[in-house]
Amino acid sequence: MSKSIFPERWLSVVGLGRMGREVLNEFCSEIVPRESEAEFFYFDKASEIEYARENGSLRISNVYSLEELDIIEISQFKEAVGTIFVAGLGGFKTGASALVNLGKEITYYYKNSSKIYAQNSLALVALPFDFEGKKMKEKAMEALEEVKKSADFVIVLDYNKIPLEELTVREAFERANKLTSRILKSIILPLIPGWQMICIDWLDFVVPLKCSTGRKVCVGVGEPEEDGIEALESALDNPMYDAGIDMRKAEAYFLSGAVGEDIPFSEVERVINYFMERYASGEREPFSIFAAYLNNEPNTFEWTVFVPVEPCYDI
Ligand SMILES: Nc1nc2c(ncn2[C@@H]2O[C@H](COP(=O)(O)OP(=O)(O)OP(=O)(O)O)[C@@H](O)[C@H]2O)c(=O)[nH]1
Ligand SMILES: [Mg+2]
Repeated sequence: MSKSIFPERWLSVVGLGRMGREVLNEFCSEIVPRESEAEFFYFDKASEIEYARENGSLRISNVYSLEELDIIEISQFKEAVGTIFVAGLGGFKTGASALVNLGKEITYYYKNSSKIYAQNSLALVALPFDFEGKKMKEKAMEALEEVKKSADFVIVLDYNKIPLEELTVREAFERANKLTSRILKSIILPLIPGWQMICIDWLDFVVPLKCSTGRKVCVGVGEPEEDGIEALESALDNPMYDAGIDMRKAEAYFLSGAVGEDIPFSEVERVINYFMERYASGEREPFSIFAAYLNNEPNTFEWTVFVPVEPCYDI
């Protein structure tokens, strides 16, 4: 499928700083980027890029140093239907502050663009682990306030929600990379031919969640389960950020399922019917969109659920 024919399906995904690089690398090591209807970018200090190139771990196709950011023409973001920024909030300079600057520019451009399709920006950001120290946490909370002004909506992950058990620091970050990459997959893969079971459009993702700049979105991630309903309930039980809301009482939902290849479609329908009867019937009719994509894990479902944090009356 060509980008020029289906611009509404083409996303740009921008990793900033170390967290952005590690998460996009994780994503791109599992999914071939050119099959994904998304273009991947990585911005960082020149020294960090050099380091990543030297140890041969870089899988992201478009790499720019921050020094180049001022001079390159970022037309690829401007032509895409949306941009997803991925960064850690605790960084002193690169990740969060580059997101704020670049995000503002792109979001402003999208708002004033005369494209026939709506363009939106999303920031997927993470609060640091407690073991990274109090100072980094404080920086992250400050950065979050700025990031909210720089993107149409913001998904916050609190890495402290990840069970650490006896993990080493390295293993903790690897787990964080997998989790963040999985959340990215649950947005991007349902857009891609060959992966999707229930196809969505970028707008299907954006519409239930957004109505103004800086809208916060809470994400719940479920355990892999053989039973699709149990998998969905576990996602509703497991928000990755304490937004002070009950995910079961949200006014809008985007539910993305990773479905094992051998699971019959009737099982997917059974879960959808269950959700609609239980959470979207009677007086409460939340705006709900389902997406499902094929997973390599046989026989299991894994649901990721997105809900808006603040009430929104104009959808
Ligand atoms: N997922 C993931 N997050 C990471 C990793 N390393 C660091 N982070 C997170 O990223 C944030 C800051 O990382 P840094 O590398 O210090 O920051 P940066 O964004 O590159 O910015 P600088 O301080 O300018 O280097 C923290 O919030 C960490 O929790 C990683 O390997 N994986
Ligand atoms: Mg860095």
